[in-house]
Amino acid sequence: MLRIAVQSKGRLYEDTMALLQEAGIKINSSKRTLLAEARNFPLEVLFLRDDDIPQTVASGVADIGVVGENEFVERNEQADIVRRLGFSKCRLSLAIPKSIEYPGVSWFDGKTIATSYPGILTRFMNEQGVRMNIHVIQGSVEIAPGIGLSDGIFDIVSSGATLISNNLREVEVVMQSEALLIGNKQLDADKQAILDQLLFRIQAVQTAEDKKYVLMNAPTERVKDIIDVLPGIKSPTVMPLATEGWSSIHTVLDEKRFWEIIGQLKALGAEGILVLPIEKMIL
Ligand code: PRT
Ligand code: ZN
Repeated sequence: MLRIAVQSKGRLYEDTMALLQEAGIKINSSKRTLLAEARNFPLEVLFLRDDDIPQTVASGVADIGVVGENEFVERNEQADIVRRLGFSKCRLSLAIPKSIEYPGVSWFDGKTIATSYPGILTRFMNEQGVRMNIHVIQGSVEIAPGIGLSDGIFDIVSSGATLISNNLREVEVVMQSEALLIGNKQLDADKQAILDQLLFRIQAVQTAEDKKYVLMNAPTERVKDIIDVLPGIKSPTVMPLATEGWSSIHTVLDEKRFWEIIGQLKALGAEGILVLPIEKMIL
C-alpha cells in the first residue's frame, strides 16, 4: 500500500483528484475523511493542509504527496521531486505600490517586505546583495502596503488581478511554480513498484493531454501531399473509402499544430475533418 498526501481543500485538491481519476484510480471521497482508500489500486489518500505535505512526505508518514513548488522550496524538507505535474502554475513575485518609481532590486534596500515565503525571499535578496526586513504574514499579504505594514510584498501571482485591485505593481519575478509530485527518499521495493505503476499511468495521461486524434477524408491522389504536412507521432493510417478515389487519413496531432496546419489541409482537399480527444496514450 502506498500513501499519498493530498491537499484537503484548496487550489490543488481538484486537479490532484482529477489526475488520480484519469489514471483510473477510484477513491471513495463522497464522505471525505482524513484517510481514504482507493478501491482498485493499492493507494490510500491522506488529506492535509498543503503546508504540512512536504514534512509529512520527508518523515515517511506519507510516501508521496502533491504540493506547490513554492511550498516545497520554502519548507526545504528532504524529499525527492518525482514528477512535475503541470497544473496550479503561478509565480512568486515582488510587488510595490504602483505609484512608486522602481529603479531595480536595490530599491528594496532597507525596506520592509510582507510575505508568507521568508525562506525563498531571504535567499533571493542575499543573492542580490540587498538587505531588507521581512514581515511574515499568512494570507492577505497584498493588503500590507496599503495599511502601512510594509513597503512591498513578496507573494504568489497568477493572473495579476489581485495586485491590480490592491494598486500594486509586479516588479520582480523570483520563481515559477507548478504542482509537484514529491516522494520520500527511502521507499521500500514494494512501495517503489506501486509508485512506478502510478507514474506509468500518470505519464499516459500527461502524454495524451493537448493531443488530438484527427480523421479526415481526402482524394487519394492528394494523400501523399497531406501526409507531408502532418507532423504526427507515427506514420498516419490511410484507408480507402467506399467512394472510389477517396481515402480516410487518421493521425494524432498536438492541438497547437492542428490549428497551424488546418488551412493547408483544406487547401490540399481534405474534408470532413474530425478532431477527437484522447484520454490516454502509451508510446
Ligand atoms: O488550506 P491550505 O493551507 O491547504 O491552502 P492554502 O490556502 O495555503 O493554499 P491554496 O489552496 O490557496 O494554494 C495552493 C497552491 O496553489 C499554492 O501553494 C500555489 O502553489 C498554487 N497556486 C496557483 C496559487 C495560485 N495559483 C494563486 N493564485 N496559490 C495562491 N494564489 C493566490 C495568491 O496568493 C493571491 O492571493 O491567489 C491570489 C493571486 O491570484 P491572481 O490570479 O489574482 O494573481
Ligand atoms: Zn497552505
